[in-house]
Amino acid sequence: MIKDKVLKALNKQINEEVYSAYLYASMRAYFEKLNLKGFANWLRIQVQEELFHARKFENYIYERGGEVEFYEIKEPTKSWKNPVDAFEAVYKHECHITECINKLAEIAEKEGDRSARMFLDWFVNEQVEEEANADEILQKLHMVKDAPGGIYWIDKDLGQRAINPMIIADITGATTAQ
Ligand code: OFO
Repeated sequence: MIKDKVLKALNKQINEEVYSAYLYASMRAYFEKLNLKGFANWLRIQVQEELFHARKFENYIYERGGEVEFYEIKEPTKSWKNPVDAFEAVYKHECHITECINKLAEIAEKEGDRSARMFLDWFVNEQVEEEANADEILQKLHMVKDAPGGIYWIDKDLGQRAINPMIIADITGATTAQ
């Protein structure tokens, strides 16, 4: 049986992941307004990634016989000064999520929950990728500064991002998230 402390922390992380989706949906709206469709595409897919993360936590709680709880989602930021400002926010947010996952892993370890600890390893690795992806875009933005040609090139590049087939399978029920 899953201990209360671990269950509470896992449920709290669902809220963090759904908030991530909400934040990136809000950021997508910002880029749509700027007509930067590639940035908007990258964020549209990121929203799905975050909802996938949330479902992964949900599925795990169900598997452990726990109760899933949904909490209030706070209002996300609606506008940023420029693309650099937006992606600084993405990078900062992903660092925050990494901290949340690390704290969660500490709780699982302290509570002697080896299953939860192992489950969380997927997220520990995922956060390395999440931070790296955000940082790569941020570095490119710093490189081109406000040069319209550079922004155009990054926008084109981000427009290539495609949804992970694992997420499509999860949405359509072709596989479980675990
Ligand atoms: Fe769920 O990793 Fe981003 O926030």
